[in-house]
Amino acid sequence: MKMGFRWYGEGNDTVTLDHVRQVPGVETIVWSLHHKQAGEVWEQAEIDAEVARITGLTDAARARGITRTFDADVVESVNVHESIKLGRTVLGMGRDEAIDNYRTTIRRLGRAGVKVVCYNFMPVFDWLRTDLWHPLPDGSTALYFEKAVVDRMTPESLIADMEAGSHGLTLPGWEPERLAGFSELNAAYEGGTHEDMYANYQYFLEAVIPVCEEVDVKLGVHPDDPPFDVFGWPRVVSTHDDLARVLALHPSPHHGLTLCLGSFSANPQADAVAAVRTYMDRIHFSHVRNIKHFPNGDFTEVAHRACEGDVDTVGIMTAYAQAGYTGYIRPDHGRHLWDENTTNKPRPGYGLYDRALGIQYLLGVWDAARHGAR
Ligand code: DNO
Ligand code: MN
Repeated sequence: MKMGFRWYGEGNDTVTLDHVRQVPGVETIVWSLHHKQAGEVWEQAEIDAEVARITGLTDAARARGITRTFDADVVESVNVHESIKLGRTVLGMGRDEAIDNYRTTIRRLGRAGVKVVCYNFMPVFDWLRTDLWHPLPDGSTALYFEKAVVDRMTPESLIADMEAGSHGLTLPGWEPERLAGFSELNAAYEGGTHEDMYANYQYFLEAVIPVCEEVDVKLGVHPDDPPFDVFGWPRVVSTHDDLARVLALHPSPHHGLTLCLGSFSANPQADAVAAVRTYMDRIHFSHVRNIKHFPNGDFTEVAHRACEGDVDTVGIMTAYAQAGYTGYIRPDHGRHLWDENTTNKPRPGYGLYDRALGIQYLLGVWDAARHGAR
């Protein structure tokens, strides 16, 4: 197993690579070109420059005698254009053009030595929360999902709120350009079914997986977050059965999962440890974090330790350790604590401190289980 840390890039992250270097156990930086829009081709020179930055050391670091470096094996994410999910031209792009661009980007990432590419197949949004600064009893804050807030919204009410300048939701990566396309997307998803989504997903895999095989880049789909339909748009990577169906869409081992146990466990019925054991040989990358459910359907993110919430992080890490898992793991969102970066554009969920703590806990469980396995 290789432990990873998600990093948003120089000047785009509140955390520096030199800080991550001091977190014991991190080997892989999980990166992306965050300025690229879905559907856009990534330039080889930009890819190579980012990989060099991650895998290298600055002169200042060398001068201080620092030698510890990272690999840049995992990209999270290369986003899938809506035309691919819808199977039709939308936002000015046809699906075959979008797929072609995706293939080009995968080839170039392979050339740069990337091993795993994460993506998701959720219509319109990535993850969705109603509060990014929800106070926990210890004075830290965490990402929170309040079901009633989402339930009383419709795409129409959301559009009206957006036009009024506030939509009451937190939508990561929702730049103004994407918001402008929202009405068009909402109309395009009208009447779309889960079956349509699976068919379009298969079409995408049939076109892209041969390229992944050729350049030996593994694709890992991230489960829907939260794992149920939002605004009536069909989500197809939510439940245990969905994961089985998604994997059956293409038999290649290059088509697999970024198994995010926090997202998956937002369904109180989900059994995270069973999912790890069942899909082990198709898990290329995994996010491990903890959440706590409330009876009214709300949930909050909490610290990684198992007893802090409802996700059996000990069972998860033990299952990986017992299987001798050789893929990548990262802690997912962390809480915001110790007043970290409250003034300089903080990134809720992606501070240094709680992710560093989470990594030590996950590695502790891993080491104990591996020790026991010897
Ligand atoms: C939430 C995060 C996601 C993830 C994307 C992958 O659990 O891990 O934002 O990065 O959905 O495409
Ligand atoms: Mn995740």
